[in-house]
Amino acid sequence: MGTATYALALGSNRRSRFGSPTRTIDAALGAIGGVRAVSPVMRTAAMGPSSRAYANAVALVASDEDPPAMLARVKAIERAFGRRRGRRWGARVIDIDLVLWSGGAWAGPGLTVPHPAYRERDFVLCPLVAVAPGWRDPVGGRTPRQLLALVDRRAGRP
Ligand code: PH2
Ligand code: MG
Ligand code: MG
Repeated sequence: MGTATYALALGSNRRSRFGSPTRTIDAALGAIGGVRAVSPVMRTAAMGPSSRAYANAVALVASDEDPPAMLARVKAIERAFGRRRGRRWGARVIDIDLVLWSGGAWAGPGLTVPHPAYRERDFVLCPLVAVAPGWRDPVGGRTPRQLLALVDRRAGRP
């Protein structure tokens, strides 16, 4: 299949043995490897039941793995960093999501790429615009910049 590029979204709102959420994201990127670009780490208000703010970032990562292999590896990294299954959307030391893949769309058991919710999430779209403003969604054809403008408009932000 050759080398592909993934846009991975990282989020943390709990300290890990690596330190603060920001340090935890940096350490996770080191563990993933193949990092070609990283957005600034952004502080974002929690969406959902957890009350603690998040650190969020998006990285572009080069990999020879297909999406299921990539997902298995990031899940293993989440576990190694101390992520525990718990309440849905509870506080977590690290969450690593496959947002976009240069191969296009993928749908399989337990995995859909593009990530089914990224188009509505400003905490993914803001950092995604910083690293891949022109990456066209393989399903809807919109760029991160366009998607963020739609989210902002719907939320009544200028
Ligand atoms: N992730 C969630 C739920 N809510 N809120 C913010 N701000 N950032 C996240 O990464 C996030 C969230 C589930 O993955
Ligand atoms: Mg996840
Ligand atoms: Mg997530």
